[in-house]
Amino acid sequence: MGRVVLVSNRVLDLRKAAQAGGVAVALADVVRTRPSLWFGWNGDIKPPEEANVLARDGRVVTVPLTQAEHDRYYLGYSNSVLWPVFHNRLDLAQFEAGYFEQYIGVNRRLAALLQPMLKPDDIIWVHDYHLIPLAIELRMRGVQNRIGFYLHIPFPPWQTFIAIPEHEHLARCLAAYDLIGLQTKSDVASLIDYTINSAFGSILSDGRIRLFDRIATVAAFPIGIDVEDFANPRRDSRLVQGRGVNRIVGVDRLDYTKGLPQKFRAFGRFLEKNAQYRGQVVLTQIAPPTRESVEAYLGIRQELESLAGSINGHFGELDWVPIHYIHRSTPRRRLAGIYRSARIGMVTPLRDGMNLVAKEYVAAQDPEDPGVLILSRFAGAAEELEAALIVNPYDIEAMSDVMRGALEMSLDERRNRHQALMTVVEKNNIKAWCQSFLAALSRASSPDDPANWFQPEPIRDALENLKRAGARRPASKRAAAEPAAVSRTTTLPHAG
Ligand code: GDG
Repeated sequence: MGRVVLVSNRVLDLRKAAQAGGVAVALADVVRTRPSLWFGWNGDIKPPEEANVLARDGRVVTVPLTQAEHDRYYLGYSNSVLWPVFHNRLDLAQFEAGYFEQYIGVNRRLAALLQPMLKPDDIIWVHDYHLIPLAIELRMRGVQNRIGFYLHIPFPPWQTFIAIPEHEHLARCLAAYDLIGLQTKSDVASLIDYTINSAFGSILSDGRIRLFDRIATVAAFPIGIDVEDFANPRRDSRLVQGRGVNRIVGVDRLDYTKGLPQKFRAFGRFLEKNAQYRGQVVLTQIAPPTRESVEAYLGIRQELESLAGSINGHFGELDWVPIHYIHRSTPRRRLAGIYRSARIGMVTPLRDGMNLVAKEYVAAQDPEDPGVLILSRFAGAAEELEAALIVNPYDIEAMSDVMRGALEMSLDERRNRHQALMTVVEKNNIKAWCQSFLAALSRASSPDDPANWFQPEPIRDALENLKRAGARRPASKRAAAEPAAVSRTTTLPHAG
C-alpha cells in the first residue's frame, strides 16, 4: 500500500491534535494508522534565510512562513480574499496588489519542498483554500501521482466566483487535481455551474467535469465528527449560572460568517416577546478569538460586546444575566458537557461549509431527554440534518419564534428528531469521511497525458481556442456542443 501524503496549511503536533479536535483529529488518525506523511506550515514565522528549513518529527514534516508570506498569503489572499468571497461576502474582500503573487509563491515553495519527499505510489490529499495551487505546482515539477483536493468551506455561486480577478487561474489550478471533494451537493452544483458558464468546461456523462484540457471527478463528501468523543458526557457541574434554567448554547469562532449578531438579536427579541421566559432562559455563547489581525474581523467583537451589553442591561436582574458571552477558547474536554446541559443548540451561521458544532451538539445529547438543534439553512450541515429546526438566520423574528417552539417541544418530538439526526451523524462520521475520500481518490483516473503538465503552452492554446469558439456561439449552445456533455439537471455525484 502506498503512503497517504496529507498537505494542509496548518499541521499540528500529533500529541496535541486531540485537544484541537475536528479535522485535526481525523488527519492525525490517518497519520497514526496508515503509511503516511503530513506536510505543511507549523505556525512559526522565520526570516527568509530559514524559511526552507524543514522540521521532521516522525511522519510529520513542517515548514515555517516568512513574515511577508504570513501577511500576504495567509492573512492576505487566503483570509482576506478567498475566505470572504467563498462565504458570499464580496463586500469584505480585499483584492490588494501582491496578495495573489505571494499566494502562488508559497504554494510553489511548498511544492518544491514536498516533491523530493514523494514516492511514485503515494497518493496526495491537499486540504482547503490556502492550497488550491499546490497540485499544479507539483505537476509542473513532473509529479504524476494521484492528487485529491478537499475544500472545507463552501464553493460560491459562479457569479460570485468570477468576481475574483484571478478566477481563471484558480480554475486551472483546480483542474490539476484528479478528485475535487466538496462538503455538499449544492457546492458541487456551484462548481458545475461555474464549469459550464465559464465557457471552458463541461460535464461528462459519467458525472466528471472537463476543466480546460483535464478531467476531474467532483463529488460531495460531507465531513463528520468522532461521535465517541461526544457521546455519554457528564453534565458539566461547573455551569453554576445555568442551574435550574434552560440553556441555549452556541460555540463558534468569532467570525463574521457565523451569524452571531443575528443570534443575539433573535434572543433579545425572544425575551421581548415572551416575558414569561425572563429569568428562565440563558444564552451561553462561547466565541473564541480568531484572525484578529484581519481588518474585517475588527468590528465583529465590538458589535457583539455591545449587543450583549445592551440586552443584558435591558433585561438582566440581580440574579439572572441573559447572555453569557465568553470570548475565550474553552478546553475541548468540557465541550460535550456544555452541549449536553443545553436545551437548545443554536447553530445559525450566515454561511458555513459544514459546521461541526451542529453534529457535536447532536452527538452529546441524552437520547432519553435530548435537546433541540436550531440550524441555519446556510450551513452545509442542513443538507444532512433535515430533522433539525431549520431557520433563516437573517429572519430575526422567525428565529425568535423558533426558540420558543424549541423550548416548548414535546419529549416525543425531541426524541424522534434526535434519533433521526443521530442516525445521520453516526453514519457520516469522521472515519467514514476519510475512508470515502481516500477510496474515491484511489479510483480517480486521469485519462489525459501527464506530459501536458510540463508544457503549459498547449493548455494556454487550448484555453484560447475554447474561448474564441465560445465567443462565436450563443451561451445556450456552449455546454451542449461539448462532446458527451450533459445538462445541469443530471444527478449530481455524491460520495455518501
Ligand atoms: C471549517 C469550516 C467545516 C470551537 N470553539 C471552541 C472549539 N471549537 C471547535 C468546535 C468544532 C470546531 O472548533 C469548529 O468547527 P466548525 O465546523 O464549526 O467551523 P470552522 O472552524 O469554521 O471550520 C466548516 C470545518 O472546517 C470542517 O470541514 O465544518 O464549515 O468553516 O470542532 O468544537 N474547541 C475548543 N474550544 C473552543 O472554544 N476546544
